[in-house]
Amino acid sequence: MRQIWEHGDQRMDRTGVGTRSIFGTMLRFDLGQDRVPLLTTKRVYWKAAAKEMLWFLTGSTNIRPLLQQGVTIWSDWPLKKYRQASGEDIGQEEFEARIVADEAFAKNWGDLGPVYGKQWVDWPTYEYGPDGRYQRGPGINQVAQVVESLKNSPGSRRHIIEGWNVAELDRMALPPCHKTYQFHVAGEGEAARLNCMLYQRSCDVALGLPFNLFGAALLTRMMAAQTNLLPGELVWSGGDTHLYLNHTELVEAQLKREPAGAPKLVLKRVPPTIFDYSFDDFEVVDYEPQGVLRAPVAV
Ligand code: DHF
Ligand code: TMP
Repeated sequence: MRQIWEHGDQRMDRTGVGTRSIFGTMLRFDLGQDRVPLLTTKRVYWKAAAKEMLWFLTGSTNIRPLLQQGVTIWSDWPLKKYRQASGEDIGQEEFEARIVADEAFAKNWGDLGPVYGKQWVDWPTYEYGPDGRYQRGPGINQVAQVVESLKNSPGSRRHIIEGWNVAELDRMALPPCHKTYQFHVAGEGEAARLNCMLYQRSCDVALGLPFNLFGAALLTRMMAAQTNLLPGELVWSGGDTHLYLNHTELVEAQLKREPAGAPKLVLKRVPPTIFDYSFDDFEVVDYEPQGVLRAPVAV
């Protein structure tokens, strides 16, 4: 954060807010002994990040299941679209209440397009049908395939979950930021460890990154549990890694704080598949963060 704030290149961005940004960054975390990268210099709503990760795994791209669990991090984008289309000056809470109450309204206005969930578990394919016409083929579940490839060919260099479906980017509310997850097995037998490398093309360090690190760690832990591997290292890499100019207060407050403690993530059960986890299976212990710091999200 300090490096970006003091040495970043100041520029205008898509949202009109402006950022300071550096390009090509890396963070590494040891996930051994249940350790989890969870910021202690502000309270991070890891529960929302966990619910978001489980939502990706269901394949859903609609904000309704998130809102039903009280998670509002994805509301801004459908809300903006609805306001523009309807001309109605509806407030965020009212919009969210309508999505929850009215299934048809949610179907029309709560969908983000073919974002993470869709690409992860149902990447579309096309094939020639019996009538010789080009048509939809069966979707590909990348997550299930990576679980299988980790079990069957741990030494593979192809354990990848990809969100960047070039042909569908224009239908997504936001093209994927945390776009590529690569897994890697190190060591052998009882000591074999699962590493994960995440490539994030664009990173809002104040708001997005804390969620993305926790989410990636959680995904890696679920993957490791499902493949009988020990948690290894999480390597995070960023493309455009930025701080928004309207996050000054948060940045300055956070830079004055000292990190403290070693939070741990506990997975309480190993369900039959990676798609059978529920929120109650996760617990974070030894997390005593400093106070919440709020900042506006650039839409
Ligand atoms: N756009 C931008 N500009 N930055 C993002 O981080 C971002 N993230 C998205 C979608 N679009 C985005 C999805 N993830 C928050 C955190 C993650 C997230 C979206 C929003 C957020 O606002 N966090 C606040 C409030 C958390 C809460 O209400 O539970 C935080 O203080 O962490
Ligand atoms: P962009 O599509 O113009 O890069 O804008 C996306 C913004 O959202 C950018 O600030 C990065 C941020 N972001 C994250 O940092 N993490 C996320 O998980 C998501 C969805 C977005």
